[in-house]
Amino acid sequence: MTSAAAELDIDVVWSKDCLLHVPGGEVWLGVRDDGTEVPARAEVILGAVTLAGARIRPAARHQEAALRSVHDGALVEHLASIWVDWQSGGYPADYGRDRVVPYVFPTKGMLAGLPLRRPAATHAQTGVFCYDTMTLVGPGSWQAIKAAADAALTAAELVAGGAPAAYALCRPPGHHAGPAAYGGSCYLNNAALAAQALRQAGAAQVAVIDIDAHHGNGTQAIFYDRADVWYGSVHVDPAAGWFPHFMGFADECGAGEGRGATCNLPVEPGTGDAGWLQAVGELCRQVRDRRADAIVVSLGVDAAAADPESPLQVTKDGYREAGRRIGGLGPVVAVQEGGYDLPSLGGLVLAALDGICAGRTRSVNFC
Ligand code: SP5
Ligand code: ZN
Repeated sequence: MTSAAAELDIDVVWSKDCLLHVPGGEVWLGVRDDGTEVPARAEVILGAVTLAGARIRPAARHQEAALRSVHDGALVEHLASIWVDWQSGGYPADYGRDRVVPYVFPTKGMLAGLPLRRPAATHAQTGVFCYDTMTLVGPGSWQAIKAAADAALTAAELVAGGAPAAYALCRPPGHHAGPAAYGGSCYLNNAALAAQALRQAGAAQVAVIDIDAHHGNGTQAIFYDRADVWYGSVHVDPAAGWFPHFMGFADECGAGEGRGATCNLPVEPGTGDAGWLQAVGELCRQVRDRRADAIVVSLGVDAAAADPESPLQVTKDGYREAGRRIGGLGPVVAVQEGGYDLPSLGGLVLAALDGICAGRTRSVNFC
């Protein structure tokens, strides 16, 4: 905060159901590690925004149909039912498998041109939707996944209703989840749901600015052939060996009507405030050129120097400045993505939100 007395003038949308997803680790290269996408992340952020005097508002529950605005019904149904099927199939009790983890992936190579069938075995179904081994499902996962989506949709509704900015304090994160695929600790794409809700509320042009350290391959995939939702991302270069490895290259620019409405700015490992803010500034310039009516920011703070999941070296001041620039573009829905260093997490999010509030110049004008 720039001043200890000033209150953080933003609506924070929260549901305690976001704490119910306990991934129980991640299987990385065949070994189960503790994992970093833990409930304490949300508790730390909630503590920080509460102490800063932000208005905390409850996430409104939405119909499951709202989730199908950007996702296939099959993905939503799978996520809503897989734990129940896993449990009734005896996997935890009889086989000692306490979380849903995929083991066979029907890749293009495996299918060799044949159609994808629905597998009979519950333990084969998750490989149809989950593309990695790090994104586990447990007993409370679906409630948290749904609550995170509800928080993002509620934040979008607040902004559509005239609030200059709103922040969805949600987990699990979302930007790696595509139309019919989940992975990268993400299940449903909270930011994409917010962007689509803004479109449906009357914003003709929406921009998603993704400042998480990783490329938001799911958000990119959801909007890749659309001209009405621009997607821009700064992230650690996948060509340098970083997740999501297969997407996020600079030559991915959109397709069909969406040609030119995707912009990837990969940066080298070790990049700090100067290089990172230059990329953020370039994304902001493009958003101005497109005259976006509303902005969604995928607010991952895992580009921070202390973060265990990325080699970028962004500081708290860098996040405040990024927020200031983004806040000046128009009404902003900020959606929490990554950020895994618990001691610094609260301060990083506060700095970004403080910047958004400091930079804002205009409120909703599309209703
Ligand atoms: C939303 C988000 O930030 N997802 C990031 C997913 C990146 N996960 C890559 C994990 C690679 C293995 N992690 C090893 C770090 C030490 N556990
Ligand atoms: Zn990330």
